[in-house]
Amino acid sequence: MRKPLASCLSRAALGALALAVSVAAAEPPRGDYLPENASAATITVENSDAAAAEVVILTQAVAIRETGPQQTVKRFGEVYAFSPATIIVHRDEPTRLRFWNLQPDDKHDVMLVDPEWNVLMKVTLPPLRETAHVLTFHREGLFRLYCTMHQPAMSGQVLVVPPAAAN
Ligand SMILES: [Cu+2]
Repeated sequence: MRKPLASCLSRAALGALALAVSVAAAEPPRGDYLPENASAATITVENSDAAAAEVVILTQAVAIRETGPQQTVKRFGEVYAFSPATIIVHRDEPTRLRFWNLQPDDKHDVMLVDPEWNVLMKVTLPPLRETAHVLTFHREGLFRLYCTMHQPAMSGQVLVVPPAAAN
């Protein structure tokens, strides 16, 4: 038996709506970008199943207006930090970097910079959200992480070491 046209239309409309919603959810905030093809010799972005290692990086409130210490805030302004601030990853091993923004009302971001100070990516870390990407570093060396909103304290480093199998 054929289905009524109206039910087909509504299913199609629902499908289109679901697609629009998922596209909107996947769209990064304005100004955000992940590593591009031009830097593929240095770093690539993998799909989420590819991760062979992962690390959770917290946004830690060290001294903030709401809870102090007020003398510290007065002297240094609000101080946040990435925790851990130093991450060690293996070259050529897809690694999920999971950033947890623990603050209910503060945005952070993370900018990744290569050893020659080229900016590879910049992503917003919305309040109370995990922002995760699977990245593979193809070069050994010291990369740097910055939250551009809370400098100089909210900074970190990614040390890329030889593949585990080579040790
Ligand atoms: Cu920050």
